[in-house]
Amino acid sequence: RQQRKFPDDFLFGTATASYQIEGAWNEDGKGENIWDYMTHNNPTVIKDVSNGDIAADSYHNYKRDVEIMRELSLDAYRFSLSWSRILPTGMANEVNPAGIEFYNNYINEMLKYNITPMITLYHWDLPQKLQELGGFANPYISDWYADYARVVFENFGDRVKHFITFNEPREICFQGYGSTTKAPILNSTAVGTYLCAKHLVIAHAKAYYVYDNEFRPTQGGQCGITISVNWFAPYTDSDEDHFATEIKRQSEWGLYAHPIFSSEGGFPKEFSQRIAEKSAQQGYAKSRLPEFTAEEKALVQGSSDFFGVNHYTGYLISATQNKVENPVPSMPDDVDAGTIVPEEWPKSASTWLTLAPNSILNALTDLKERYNNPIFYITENGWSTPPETGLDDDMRGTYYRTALESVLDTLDAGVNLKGYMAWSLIDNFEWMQGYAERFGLYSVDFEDPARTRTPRKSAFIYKHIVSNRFIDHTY
Ligand code: GCO
Repeated sequence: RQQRKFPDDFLFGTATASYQIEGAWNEDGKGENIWDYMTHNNPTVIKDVSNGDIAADSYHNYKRDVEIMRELSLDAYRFSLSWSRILPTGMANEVNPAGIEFYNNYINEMLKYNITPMITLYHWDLPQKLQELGGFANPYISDWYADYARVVFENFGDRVKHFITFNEPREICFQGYGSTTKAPILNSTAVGTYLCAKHLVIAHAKAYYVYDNEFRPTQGGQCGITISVNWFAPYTDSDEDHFATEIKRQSEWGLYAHPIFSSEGGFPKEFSQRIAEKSAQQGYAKSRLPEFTAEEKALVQGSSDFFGVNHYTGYLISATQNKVENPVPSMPDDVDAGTIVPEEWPKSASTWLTLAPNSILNALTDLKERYNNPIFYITENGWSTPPETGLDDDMRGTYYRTALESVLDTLDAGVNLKGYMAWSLIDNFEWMQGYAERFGLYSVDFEDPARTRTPRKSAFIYKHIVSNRFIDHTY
């Protein structure tokens, strides 16, 4: 087989998130966020009753983290800012200078070694004070968020040219507001998810226009959003399975992508109709899925310079075989379809994560058709192992090689894909799973106060691909 190369300007990196790595939860003026609050007040919601108080202690180890980026020959690094480290109460009237200084040091250290910083403004750690006002259920969140975004662009936009407003709206809204699988564990399936969905995409759009109007003219960067897009394919070729699959796609990612990237705007049609019907049957006078005003719809539509895709896996969707095997605890009640994972797909340490064949190619070509081929970045992709696996993570290496072959197929298919970020640089706090599932190319010793980082086998494989721009399956 002819050897295929990644383009020279293709951005290879890794990704992390503030609450998962930083620690220093109450140091130097940082305010409390919803993960601090939940893990301190409700510790048993976390599988190993742990929290991110210290995590990988990247707040104190950031220079070592940048050294790891150099060891991996990365072009780029995607990381998130802790809103409450910058604005302790969430509101822009009180900026914490130590928070700004920390991120300045971090960014400058990357730039010293030519590593392109990619900033996520929000990766799930809402300031607790804002949650007390309703968080994403309160429509004013979009204004508070836009004020926060302005502080970020003002302080870092001279050096940072890639901004991602939100990481994974579905996980924020469905898991946080519609279930108990992420903070703030509100479990308001019927309405919470959809209130959040509407307010979040408006918050995204307002921040986008803060960038576009006030900063882009002088800073010249890009601002986009990251949505989790796993691949859903019909279990059989029946019309029912095809329709169930489409509803599943609209509910999982279309709800967030369609208002921003489609030529139609607003929430996706079939899903909106379904929720309207269900709501009527359930005795609601109005649909549980809120509508956009014409003005809101226009504001949101087209408000992104790129589409960040977090992609991990795939599922088969069946209309009739209801929940034959359902590894996704996060199935909204509003989608009745069953989720099937074939036996032969390799399993990770996470219930929801298997190696689904060609899932990157399938997902990205679908998005390309739906949304007129915007600029894409894969902003997360990775594999989990149990802690016992240690450094011999052969399956993670296999996963990355397989995924990156699919990335090459995706480029061949004409998808406008510009980069790939592996999840993750280092082991970190895996949300409700605590430290029981590991995603790092480097392992972190969480028993050791120094939080020593050590490369796994997969780190050498990834580095080889990144620095040679092709996949050597014999390496
Ligand atoms: C995500 C998550 C990451 C997780 C990773 C593995 O953006 O999906 O933000 O934080 O750690 O996906 O579950």
